[in-house]
Amino acid sequence: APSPEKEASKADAWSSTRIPKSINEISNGENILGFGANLSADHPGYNDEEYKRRRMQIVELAKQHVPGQPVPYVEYTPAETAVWGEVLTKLEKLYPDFACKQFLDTFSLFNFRPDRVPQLQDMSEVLQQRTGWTIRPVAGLLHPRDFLNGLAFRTFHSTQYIRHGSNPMYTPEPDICHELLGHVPMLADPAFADMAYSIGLASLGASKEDCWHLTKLYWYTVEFGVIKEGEQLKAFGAGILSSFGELEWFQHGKGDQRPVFEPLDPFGKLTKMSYKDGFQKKYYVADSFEDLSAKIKEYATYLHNKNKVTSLDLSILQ
Ligand code: HBI
Ligand code: FE
Repeated sequence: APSPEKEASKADAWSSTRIPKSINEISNGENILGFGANLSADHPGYNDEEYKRRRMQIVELAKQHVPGQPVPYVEYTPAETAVWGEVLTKLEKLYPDFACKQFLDTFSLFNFRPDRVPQLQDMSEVLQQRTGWTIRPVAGLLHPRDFLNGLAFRTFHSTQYIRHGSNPMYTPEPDICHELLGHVPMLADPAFADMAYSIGLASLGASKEDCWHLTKLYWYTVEFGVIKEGEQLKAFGAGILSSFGELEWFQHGKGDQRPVFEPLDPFGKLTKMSYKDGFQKKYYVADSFEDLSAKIKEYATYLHNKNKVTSLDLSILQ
């Protein structure tokens, strides 16, 4: 069972407005939420002791990783590789119709193959070269404040274990398929990467309430964002791009039901997120990543002024 100290530190993470001065001040193993902390009864791997052991093994590797060092190599089993292969093969077919052009452009940089689960280190090297971002392995679903703060260091915290094999097209939590197929290609696009960085900056020194709002802002952009391409709407959010069902739903709806689309205003109230109860009912639409970044930067400036975060505070980040 998690120790009382650890549970207390998770609660503190919402309230703690201390700005980390370096990525080393953000823990990749302490403030882990949800399933990562302990699989619950509705997780597909709950009754699978072998799966839980394997996952713990990969999580332990992640916790030992030191920023600046190569990400530990994981030898994936044939069963794990089969899960990756099935997810990649099914999703890849949908991308030409549903994914935004930036995603389609960057996707090929990573040479994804169905017969090999990619190594985070190799993916991180591609990002380094393209946009200066780094992938850091993490023990599970990281607390939103730590996760968002990481973006300000151009660091993407990524899980390294893979979902349970009983249903390859479903996972209740982030896994390596979600991170690599959903998030990583977009982070190789400079305008998108700058937008994600802006959300990270906004989160530095944010109050608990503002941090919650930024979690929703992240959710409706990086996770479930859609962008205008001429007359069409295309997906750039990782939660859509890594979900077979959500790709269909955002474009075509289901039966006579359709999602709602609205322009995004970072200052406005954002609708309730759907995580356990199916697909999003509402999506927010970006005109361009440049436009979205400009709006988020304005919001970041507003938060920094309100929270008395100075440019000196921000300039000493490494
Ligand atoms: N942790 N490992 C991991 N991967 C994510 O994609 C992730 C996370 N923690 C929080 C998070 N995403 C966001 O959805 C927001 O809560 C910030
Ligand atoms: Fe995600």
